[in-house]
Parts: sequence; C-alpha cells; structure tokens
Amino acid sequence: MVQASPTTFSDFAVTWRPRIDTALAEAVRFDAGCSPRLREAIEYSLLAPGKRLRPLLALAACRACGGNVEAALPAACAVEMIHCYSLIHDDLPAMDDDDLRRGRPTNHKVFGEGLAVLAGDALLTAAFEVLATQIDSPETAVRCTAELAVAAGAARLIGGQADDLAEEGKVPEAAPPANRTNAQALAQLEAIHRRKTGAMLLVSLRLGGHAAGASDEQLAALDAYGERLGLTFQIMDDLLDVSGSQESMGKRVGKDAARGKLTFPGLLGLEESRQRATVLTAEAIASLAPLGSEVEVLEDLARYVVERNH
Ligand code: GRG
Repeated sequence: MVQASPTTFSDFAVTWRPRIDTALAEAVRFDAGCSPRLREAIEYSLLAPGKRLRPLLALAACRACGGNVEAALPAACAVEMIHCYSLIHDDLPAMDDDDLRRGRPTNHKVFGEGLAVLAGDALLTAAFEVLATQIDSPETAVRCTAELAVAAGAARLIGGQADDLAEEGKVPEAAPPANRTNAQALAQLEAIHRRKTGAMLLVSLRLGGHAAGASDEQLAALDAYGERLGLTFQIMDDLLDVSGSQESMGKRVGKDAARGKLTFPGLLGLEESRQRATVLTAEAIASLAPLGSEVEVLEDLARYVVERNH
C-alpha cells in the first residue's frame, strides 16, 4: 500500500520515484514489432537514473489540487517520456554533441545516431499513447494531450531549442544580432528558456492539476508557480555548469563558457544570478497560496531546485 502523505519533497520522491519507474517500464512494453535493439535503446535512456522532476511535479500538483496522486501517473509518465526524448536528441552531434548523460554514455554513443534518433521518436510518440489510453476520463485525456502537444511543440520546447541552436550559430542565416545590448540578450535568454525548459515544467504541473479536476483558479496558481520555478531551474542549471562537478551532475560541465553560450551567470554574474534565483523561489512559493493546505511538497520542491547540486 502506498503511503500518500509525505510533506517533504525528498520523502515524496522516495515514495513515488519507484512507482514512476515501474509505470515508465510498463509504458514502453511494445509488442514484438519493436526490435530488441530499439527496445534496449529506449529503456537505456528512459530507465536511467534521472531526477524524475517533471513526473514528481505532476504528482505533487495533483495532490496540491486535492486529487488522488495515482490518477496523475499517466501524465507523469508522458512528461518524462517527452523529456527523455528531448535529452536523447539534444545530445546528438547535430545539437549539443554530448557524450555523458545521467552518469552514462549518451544514447548515440552506445546505439549509434540512427537508433538514438528513433529511440527519441518512439518515446515522443508513446507519450501520447499513454495519455490517450491510460486516462479514464476522455475529456481529461483530450485536454492533457492537447496541452502536452503545445508544450512539446514548435512554439515551446522545439521552438526554444531551435532558437538556442541559432544562438550557437548552428542554424544557417539565423545568427543573433551582433550589437545586442545586455538587456536584449537577457530578454532573449529568458524567452528561450521559457520555451525550452519552462514549458515542460509548467505543463507537468498543469497535467497533474487536470488529473485532480483542478479549477481555473488552481491552474492559475500552478502556472504562476511553474513560471518562476522554470526560470529558477534554468538559472541553477547555468550556475551548476559553472560550479558543479561532472561526478554529481552526471554530465559534462563547463560547456557553456567553452562555447561562448548565452547564460544567466554570463550576463548577470554569479552573485546576481543566485539572488535572482532566490527571489524567484520566494515568489514561486507565495504563488501557491490559493491552493490551500496540501502544498508543502511543491514548496519544498522549489527550495530543492534552488539548493540542488545536480
Ligand atoms: C531536442 C526538442 C529538443 C529539445 C532539447 C531538454 C533540452 C531541449 C535540452 C537539454 C539541455 C539542457 C541543459 C536543458 C536545460 C535544462 C534541462 C532540461 C536539464 C535536464 O533536465 P534534468 O536536470 O535532467 O531534470 P534529468 O536527467 O535529471 O531528468
């Protein structure tokens, strides 16, 4: 029997991560049409030890909106599957060209670029299969499917990634303007991350809310919290790229400076970036007030994001 009442993020994660991992493994039990090597490539990345931040956000939001946490498991799986596909594709030589992810060689280093692309494609597709087949209420399933498609689509996750590639000079004839001010560069950086990182965090919360039958007021509170959490997450990711270790992060660090990337510490400095993350965290926690009493896990999660070292 699952104990559904932990109040700290760490206890909540200890309770629910194994349930998420089991549900993810079940979600990719494709029939015999899926070749063993493709299955291996999918499972290699999906079942690797990630933080499971997005699924935990979905489950915690469901609880904060008065729902039964179990009801948000399909949404939790779907957001992690999209996230995992985006990591596999982001690591490819044509994108960020990384060789280490979640403490292991990246998918394409083990399975080759072709199969890595296809493992990502399979996860993207299967995420929508999970929503369509595992959510009891057809109305909730349609709502979750539509919102996740927007968040993962050309105007959000993929659009943010495309602009990020352009910033790095990897999109022909789309170079950033040469004489941009610091304020313009900061606005562009925030716009990229609101889509590339923030949209998936936000939709994870909203899908959890939908699983609980959340009201518009509750969804607005989740949006306000999620927007601030997303920005904090990215500022911390940039800071950890400067000060984190490869061992604790499970991926290469120091890449951003080496590539001259647009980052928060690069534009604001380390101290102001940290201060900004602290202020955003306080605002995120304050945004939860309309949700009432079951918000401790989301409050604690916001503190975890700003204090994390991986
Ligand atoms: C290829 C469409 C497409 C998008 C890629 C996710 C992404 C967009 C890029 C990954 C590179 C990156 C550093 C993004 C910003 C922060 C981020 C999403 C970090 C990874 O998420 P974590 O820290 O990872 O939650 P785990 O492994 O714990 O799930």
